[in-house]
Amino acid sequence: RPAPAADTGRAAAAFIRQHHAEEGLGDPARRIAEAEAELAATGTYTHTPRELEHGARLAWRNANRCIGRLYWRSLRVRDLRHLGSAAEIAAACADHLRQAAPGGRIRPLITVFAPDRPGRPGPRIWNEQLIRYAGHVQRDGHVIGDPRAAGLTAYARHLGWRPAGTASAFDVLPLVVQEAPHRRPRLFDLPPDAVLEVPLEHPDFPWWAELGLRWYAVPALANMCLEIGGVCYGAAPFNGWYMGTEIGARNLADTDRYNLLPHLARRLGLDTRTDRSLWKDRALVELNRSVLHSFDRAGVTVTDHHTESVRFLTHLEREESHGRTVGADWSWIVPPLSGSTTPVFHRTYDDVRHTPSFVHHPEAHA
Ligand code: HEM
Ligand code: NRG
Repeated sequence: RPAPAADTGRAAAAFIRQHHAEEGLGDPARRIAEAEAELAATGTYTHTPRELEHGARLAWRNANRCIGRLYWRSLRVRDLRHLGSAAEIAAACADHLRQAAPGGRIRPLITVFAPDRPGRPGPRIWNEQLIRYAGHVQRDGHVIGDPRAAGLTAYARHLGWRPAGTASAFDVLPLVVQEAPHRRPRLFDLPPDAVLEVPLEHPDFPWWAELGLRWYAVPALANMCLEIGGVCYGAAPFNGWYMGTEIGARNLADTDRYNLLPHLARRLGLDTRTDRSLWKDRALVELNRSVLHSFDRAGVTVTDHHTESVRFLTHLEREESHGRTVGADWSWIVPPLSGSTTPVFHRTYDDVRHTPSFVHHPEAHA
C-alpha cells in the first residue's frame, strides 16, 4: 500500500525542513525541490546518508514507549540500503549483533535495509527481535521456551527448521527473512559468535545457577518500520541495551511468558498458598537482582529501572530546554517493578506523536 505521492511530498518537505533546522544546514529550499523532482519522476525519493542518520535518531527520540531516550544522539546508523538478497541481509544482521556488543559493551545501533518503493516493497524480517528464544508447543499444550515465539517457531518448523538437539527452553530461533512480498521467506541460523548470552546466577543463593536460566545480551527489535519523511524502511533492526526489569519482571516472570515465579518462590521457601504472603513480589525482586548481578558479572551492559527513570527525567528537561515537546506513554515508561519508587511514576505525560518514528507493521508475524 504505497502512500499517495502528495502525502509523501508533504512528509518529505516537512522532514527536510526539520533536518535543515536542527542540524543548522541553512535554507532547505534546494533540497526540497530536488526531492520533489525525484518524487515526480520515480514516485519516491532517496535520503542522503546524513538525512538517514538524523532521521533514525529522530525516530528514537520520538519513541513514546522508550525510557532510554536520553542518548538518542549517540545512535550509530549502518546504511545498507543497497543490499538485496535475503542471504546478504541475514549476514548483515549477524554483523549488526557483533558490532552492537563488542566484548559485552553495548552501543545503540541501527542497520537500515532498502525502503519500500511504489510497487516494489522492500525486505522484511519476520522475527520480533534478531535474537529470540523458540517456544515449542507440546502435544498437551505445554510450551518449552518462550510462548511469545510459538507462532514464529511453528512457522520455522514448517519451513524445516529444528532445534539442535532436543527442544530446550533457550533455543535461539533462526532469522526469517523475506526479500519481497512475493518471495518465500528464507531461514538463516545465527552464527553462535553473534549471539552473546548471560547465564543467570544470584548474589546470595549458590543453587540459583543450577536452574539453567539465561537471557541474551542484545535486545534488537527487528519488525518495526522506520518511517522518515514519508518513506518506510520495513527492515531496520535497532538495539540499545536492556533494562533489567524487561527480563526479570516480564520475560521470565509473566504468566504467559516463562512464568518462573511459582517455581522460584518454592525454591526460596516462600508460602505460595496465599497471595497475601507476597511470594510473587518477593520472588520477583530476587529474580531482578539475579538479572542485574549476572549481567554485571559477565561485563554486559544493562541498566536498572531506578537509574533509567532519573535519566529519562533528565531527557525531558533537556528536550524542553531546546523548546521541544516530548511525547511519552505512561503505561510503557513506568517500570513493571516498584513503579512508585521511581520518579517517572509521579507525573503524567502527553502521548503526542511526532515523526520520524518507529511503527508496528500491521501484518507483522512473530
Ligand atoms: C521501548 C529501554 C534504546 C526504541 C523500550 C522499553 C524500554 C526501553 C524499557 C519498553 C519495552 C517494553 O516494555 O517491552 C531502552 C534502553 C535503551 C533503549 C535502556 C538503551 C540505550 C533504544 C533504541 C531505540 C529504541 C536505540 C531505537 C533506535 C524503542 C522503541 C520502543 C522502545 C521503538 C517501543 C517498542 C514497542 O513498541 O514494542 N525501550 N531503549 N530504544 N524503545 Fe528503547
Ligand atoms: N521488552 C523487550 C525489548 C523491547 C525494547 N527494549 C529495549 N530496546 N531495551 C524485551 O525483549 O524484553 N532497546 O533498543 O534497547
